[in-house]
Amino acid sequence: FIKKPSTVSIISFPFNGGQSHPGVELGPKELIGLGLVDQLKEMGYGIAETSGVVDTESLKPTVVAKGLNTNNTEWVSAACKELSSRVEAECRKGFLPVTLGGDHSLAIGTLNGSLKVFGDKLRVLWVDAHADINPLNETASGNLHGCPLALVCGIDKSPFFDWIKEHLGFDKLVYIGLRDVDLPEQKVIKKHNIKAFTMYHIDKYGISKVFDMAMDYINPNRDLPVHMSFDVDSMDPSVIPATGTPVRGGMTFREGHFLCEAMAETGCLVAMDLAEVNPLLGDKEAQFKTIDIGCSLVRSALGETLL
Ligand code: NNH
Ligand code: MN
Ligand code: MN
Ligand code: MN
Repeated sequence: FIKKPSTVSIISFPFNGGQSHPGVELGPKELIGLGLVDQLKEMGYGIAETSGVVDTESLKPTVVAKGLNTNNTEWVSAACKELSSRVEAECRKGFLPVTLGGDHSLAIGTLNGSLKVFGDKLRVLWVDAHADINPLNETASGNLHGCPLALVCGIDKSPFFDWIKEHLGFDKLVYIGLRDVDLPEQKVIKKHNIKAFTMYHIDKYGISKVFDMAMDYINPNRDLPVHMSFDVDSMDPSVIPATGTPVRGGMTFREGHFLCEAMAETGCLVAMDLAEVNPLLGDKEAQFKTIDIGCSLVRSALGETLL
């Protein structure tokens, strides 16, 4: 794989079907509206024109199955299948897809796309307050943004997601930032021995050590491709307030940016997701802050502060 690709593909995924707060579908437009693409150009990146916007509305199914435990199942599946092929295509060109959400169910698509290209070599860094690994028949909310890793790791082989053929090994995944993990998720994490650095570990060791430990686990020689899926609710709500399921006690401004900078420094980043920016939640200041800092987290992950 190519270390530090020089072209970024911005993929807008204006999607809210994985959860219940309207507004998260406006994330990509607001992030780009505040100048994200121009900022990346200014940093010297080429921006691929081919990536564009996934038309999630046109993928809304007209007929839906009854009695499922998860909401909008067919819609999430159809939208993520399309997203997967976009991410796959951009990775194959040697470009770095940055997918702007939209809710975090998008990772069903983005991770499938990067898995297809990088296969066994792919490693995943999941940055989130939540573990997003609820089995589909056990999620209490029924919201698929709480389930993507159950599908990606193959715990769930749902007929509604029969296009998911390859699965991520549990030893190829690491979490940072967790602090709200549901009971079924705790069982899955223990059963499969998934490596997780919670806020406790960040407090105990500091973010720098936590990042190194996380990388040492999935990518000890810093020679494997890493897909970072960044849920903005990993950040403290005082930093990123405009998100659907905020949880207090999250990463500070610097902890979040340091994590992204450290990821950039490895040169191993091959794809990034930025999920759960909801520009309709909170007051104007909350919204601006969230979008502004959303942009700066992406810039940091792409090496802005590495001189
Ligand atoms: N675990 C909860 C659920 O499954 C909340 C998930 N919300 C998220 N995940 N934002 O990152 O519904
Ligand atoms: Mn998430
Ligand atoms: Mn979350
Ligand atoms: Mn909870």
